Amino acid sequence: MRTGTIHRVTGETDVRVTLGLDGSGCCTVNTGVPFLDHMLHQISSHGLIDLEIKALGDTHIDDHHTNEDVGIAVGQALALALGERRGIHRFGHFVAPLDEALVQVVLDCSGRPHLSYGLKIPAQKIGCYDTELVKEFFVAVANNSGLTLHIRQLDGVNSHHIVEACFKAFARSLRQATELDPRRAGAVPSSKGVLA
Ligand SMILES: [Mn+2]
Repeated sequence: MRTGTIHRVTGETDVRVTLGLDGSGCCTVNTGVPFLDHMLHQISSHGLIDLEIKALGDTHIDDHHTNEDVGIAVGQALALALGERRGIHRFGHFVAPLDEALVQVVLDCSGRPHLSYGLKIPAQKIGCYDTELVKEFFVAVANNSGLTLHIRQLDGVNSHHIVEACFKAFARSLRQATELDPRRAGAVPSSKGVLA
């Protein structure tokens, strides 16, 4: 079982994450940010990634620090679980619909952080969640896991649908990219021999 555990404490947040790549979608998350919890459930459920997350943050100010620090810890836990990235498919691609919304995610477990972010979310808030925090979450995940991540919105009107389709597409892409390729036989999937 490829797992990563992170406990990250700052003056703003205290975040614990355990992530299991070879899981079955077991998910226990409580970040104090309900919409973020809903999205983390998408990653777990559709990525078949076990997630245990507990965050205590300064949400009395707003959700910014907690959202970002959960993203950082999830990215670090993912990097730990991937290790040297041996034997994985490395690339993942999925287009997820949610009613009228359609979002494409393409990713590469390259070791080189990059985010191209193309969501245009019409509402400023979903419940009490600031929709500009979606980008901040994926910046944190990409930077701390070494993912090359491209997110494109192909269609969508409803903000909740657009964001949820994005997390579902991310989950399925991540599952595809991180699953073991039997033909790779434990080798690092790079012509350079190293993904870091
Ligand atoms: Mn929903």
